[in-house]
Amino acid sequence: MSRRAAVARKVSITHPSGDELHFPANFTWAAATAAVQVEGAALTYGKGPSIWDEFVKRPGAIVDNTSANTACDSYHKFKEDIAILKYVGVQQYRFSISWSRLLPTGTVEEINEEGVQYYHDLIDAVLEAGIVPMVTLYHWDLPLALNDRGGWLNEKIVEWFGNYSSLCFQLYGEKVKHWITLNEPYSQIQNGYCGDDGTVHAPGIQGECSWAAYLVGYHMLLAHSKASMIYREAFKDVQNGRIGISLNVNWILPESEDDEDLADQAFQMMFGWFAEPIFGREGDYPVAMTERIEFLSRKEGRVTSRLPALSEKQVEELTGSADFLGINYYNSLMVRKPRKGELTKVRSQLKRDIGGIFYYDPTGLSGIGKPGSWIKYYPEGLREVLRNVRDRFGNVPVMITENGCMDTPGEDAEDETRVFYITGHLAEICRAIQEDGCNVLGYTVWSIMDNFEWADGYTSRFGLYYVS
Ligand code: PNW
Repeated sequence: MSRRAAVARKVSITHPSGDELHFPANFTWAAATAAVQVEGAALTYGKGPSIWDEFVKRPGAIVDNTSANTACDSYHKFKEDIAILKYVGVQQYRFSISWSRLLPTGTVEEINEEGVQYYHDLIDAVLEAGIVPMVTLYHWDLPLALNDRGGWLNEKIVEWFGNYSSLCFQLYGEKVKHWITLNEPYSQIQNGYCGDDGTVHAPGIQGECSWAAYLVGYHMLLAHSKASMIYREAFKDVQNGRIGISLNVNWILPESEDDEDLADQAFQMMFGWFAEPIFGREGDYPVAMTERIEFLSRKEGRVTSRLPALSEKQVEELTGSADFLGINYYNSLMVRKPRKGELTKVRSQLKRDIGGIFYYDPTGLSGIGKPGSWIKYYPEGLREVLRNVRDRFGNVPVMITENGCMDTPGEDAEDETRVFYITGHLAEICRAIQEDGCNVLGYTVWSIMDNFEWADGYTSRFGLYYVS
């Protein structure tokens, strides 16, 4: 036995059914954060404002009227963060770079050297602790200066993101071997450009979502593929790292047999929108999505589909543009066909476009966390997602880049509910690996510590560590 194998830890957990489950020895254990949510120092040390720094000023935007100006103060306290990561025993730390901390106005004409140094110091300290850094390039914090020029609605964003990514590879690529281009394009679009489903996020643009959502999605796909091309052409051979993307995934359960096609269509139009062009064999949007938006667009009297077509060249560049798929999984959704006239009352444009009525099954998907929480316990859905990815995408390597839940009020530090939630999901992952042959590289808990939970401010605590 090699020394490496001898020291590798074997992790076993007990499934709720009582079964003992063993993870492969090379399975990676990780924890995550994102720049806006933990860094603080939002308006200092040369950092330019991001869309979140502006958005928090909107009256009522953040439920507890807070901001991310200080957050967990990781800008100053990153060594404490790393100490707790080490104490928990994770092997990998997923964090994000703040685009506007490196580039205050978003473009490479102006570089903030203090920001450059901050990430050097952070990465060095992570490595010194024997932890592997996994870096997200974009976790929702667009430089405000770029938003002023249209942001994700401006096609120039592809070049802007390409240049920013290239700078990151150049600066940190000798030390960072795991890159994630974008975090959850779907959530960012739903909450930032539609916001009609309840939660509103920066940039908080509303009203044009019917086509803007798909234009933003188009630019996000192209930005991802641009960064990936740059990495592969100029850096990958020398730096020897891997590049992927993190997608939020809900497994979709049909209410009855009659709704099975609809459930598949919903899965395609949420997850497949981004997964299919990157990981699919055809490398284009899912057919069901293209046809559906085309059909709706005609019906609305438009001459062009609201979904921008990918050119042959773009399809070619997108196909296989990621080495791994990052999955952020929190819950599943039920769907059924609408009754007559019901669809027009659905507030969410994206859900209306899908053509279904979505809800949480009150009997099967139990709520976790705060009353009314969107976190529903249905770990079997994650296993379904993993099997689906295995079948559709040739068993591409998957990293679970987020999973976790908020505190349940009234519970003490034993965190009974969180332990239950995480263990249940780990068990399904383990079974997906062992019984279904799914290619899962590791698991990342969201989050190592309580942090700024977007529109929820500090009222939703997702941390393994309590932050006061
Ligand atoms: C993620 N959903 O967002 C984000 O990547 C994190 O920054 C965030 O703190 C974490 O989840 C907890 O909210 C999601 O509706 C938003 O399934 C929505 C969903 C999933 C993840």
